[in-house]
Amino acid sequence: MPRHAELTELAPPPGGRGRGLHAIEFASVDELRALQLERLRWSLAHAYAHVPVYRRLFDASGVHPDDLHSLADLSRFPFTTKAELRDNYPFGMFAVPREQVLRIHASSGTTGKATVVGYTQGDLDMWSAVYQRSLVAAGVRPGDIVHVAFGYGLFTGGLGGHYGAEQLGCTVVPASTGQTARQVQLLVDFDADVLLATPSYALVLADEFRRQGIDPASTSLRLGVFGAEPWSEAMRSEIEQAFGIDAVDIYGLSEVIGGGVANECVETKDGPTVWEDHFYPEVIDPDTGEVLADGEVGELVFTSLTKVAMPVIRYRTRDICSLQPGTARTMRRMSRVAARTDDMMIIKGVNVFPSQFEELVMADPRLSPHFVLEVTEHGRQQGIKALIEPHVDALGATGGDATAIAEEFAEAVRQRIGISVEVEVVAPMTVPRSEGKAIRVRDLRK
Ligand code: DLL
Repeated sequence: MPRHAELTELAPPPGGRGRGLHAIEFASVDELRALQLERLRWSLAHAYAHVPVYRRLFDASGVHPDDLHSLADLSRFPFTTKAELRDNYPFGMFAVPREQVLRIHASSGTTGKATVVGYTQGDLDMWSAVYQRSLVAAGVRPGDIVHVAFGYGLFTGGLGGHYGAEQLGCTVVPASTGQTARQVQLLVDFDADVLLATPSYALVLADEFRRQGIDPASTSLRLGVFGAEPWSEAMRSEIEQAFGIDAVDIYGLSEVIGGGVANECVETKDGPTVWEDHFYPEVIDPDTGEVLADGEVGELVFTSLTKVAMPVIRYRTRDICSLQPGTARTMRRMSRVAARTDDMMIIKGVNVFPSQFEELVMADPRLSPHFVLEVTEHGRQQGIKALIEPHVDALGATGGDATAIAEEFAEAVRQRIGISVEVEVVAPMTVPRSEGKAIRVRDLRK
């Protein structure tokens, strides 16, 4: 039995802030750091004792779990990456006998093998607890009807949200993805209060409402908890206005637990609060591996503090963001993840991220949020072609013509991103819709 199980963070805080709030969310920073240090010692020792990969990595770096005397000492320990998970596919990262693993999830693995993660019953309980905490932060309350439109299955989105919402005492509608017309009907017939989905699928749902002649803002929906892919403030406004709801950001990744590693508080909407009593965050310089101070932008790294089946030590997420001081909670916030190190395209020497295009697309009222970037290669020259759908009535209502809109957008890209691109304003409904994570880049090189 790990020591953390003796800690009673699930007790409601004195003063009764309401069901689902955990005392640790309002502890002092000193109390939080003390708890983290105690749990970090346990987690390092657990990984070293039970996962041969970690023992090898620690030994090769000349460090031992006993060398950790302060949280800062974590920087002496080696990083882990997706490569370790792939190389030890499927169950080689588990720290418990396979029989104690009650659930498997896996990433899709577009190249090579999937990344497999496992959970003990205790891990599943912890996940439900942090997801419940996430939903409470988002403004969800017991008794709400929660429509889960994240995919169910090996992806962690559906089941994570499902158990978290049930634990909070909500009525859960496990809609999963797909059958968009039917989802709209269920949302209307059941009077859902809360929608959980990727932000891009929320926009697909909004379009489907309109197609059925229903104003999406006329529904009973009060809140949306959106994540699993990068999205911008402009997209938040678009979704909030379309549905007449508050839209908050949920962050997570399967290797660390799934959705619910961090969640934005609805009262501040200033970036997801990291549940750092379970997931210890660091931000590093992706090139040197040096730990950066809070506020500086770099690659986010997580160490699990309480996970039993598959501890992760200094796992490099490839997500680019910064850590910020807590506001609505004691715990630190992360800034919106606008980019991943592996999403970066280098076009004529300029670093380019799909999210930069999203911002520009969202800023132009004549364009819809449905776009895809084609990356091409001619000889040694790489290029981008942006295919963007107009807003349904943009061409008709404004009398604008597609070529002029495309030229103006190309000019905006030149000025703001610093590269020249080919732009085509394509016919509505020609950019493929995604039911889960939006695919923003189509790589046509080789
Ligand atoms: O996307 C887990 C999840 C489920 C998160 C439901 C939120 C809600 P993976 O499929 O392993 O897990 O993908 C993780 O997605 O490293 C980020 O690059 C990206 N991502 C997740 N949430 C956000 C977010 C789930 N709120 C990867 N903003 C992460 C930006 C996000 N990117």
